[in-house]
Amino acid sequence: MAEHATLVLIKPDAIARGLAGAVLSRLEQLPLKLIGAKVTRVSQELAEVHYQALRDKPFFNELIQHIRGELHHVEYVLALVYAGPDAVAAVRQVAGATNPEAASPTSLRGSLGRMTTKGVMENILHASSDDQEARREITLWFRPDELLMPLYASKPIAGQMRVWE
Ligand code: IDP
Ligand code: MG
Repeated sequence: MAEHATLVLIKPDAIARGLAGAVLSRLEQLPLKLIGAKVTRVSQELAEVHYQALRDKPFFNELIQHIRGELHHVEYVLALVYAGPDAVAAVRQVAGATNPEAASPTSLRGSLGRMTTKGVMENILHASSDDQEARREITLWFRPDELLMPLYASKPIAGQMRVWE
């Protein structure tokens, strides 16, 4: 059972600009295993729970609109789960700092991200910040049967269906 896993969301700004493949190519270079992937719409509720720690920030509403694709006329994100040694730190390093202007030019955000003239932070991808957040986020975005590996404890509910414990 993998001890370390992380959630990546390829955000609507990257989808709109045709950068999903570039993100995947870069993440593929890491010694991590892709154990979950899906295209999914982001409901208001999912967005708010995902970013619950930021609900008091002045940019919260814009952040929710952004991840829901409302700023880029995109209906979905690409959600990915990577597992392996130090998955959280490895993906954060490749992602780069939150603000694309401050991110290393060799990182995904530094090379492909941008601040728009309207002040929207188009930073390409979400990456979990620590193991605890990764677990919270992965179990929020994925059902147990959507992952190739039983990362966390789950229980059967009906037939083949399982839910996180
Ligand atoms: P992270 O994505 O690098 O973990 P967080 O601080 O968790 O950064 O913020 C989550 C997201 O909120 C960022 O990726 C970015 O889209 C947005 N965000 C963070 N700080 C700002 C800001 O100062 N202005 C606008 N958007 C921000
Ligand atoms: Mg964060």
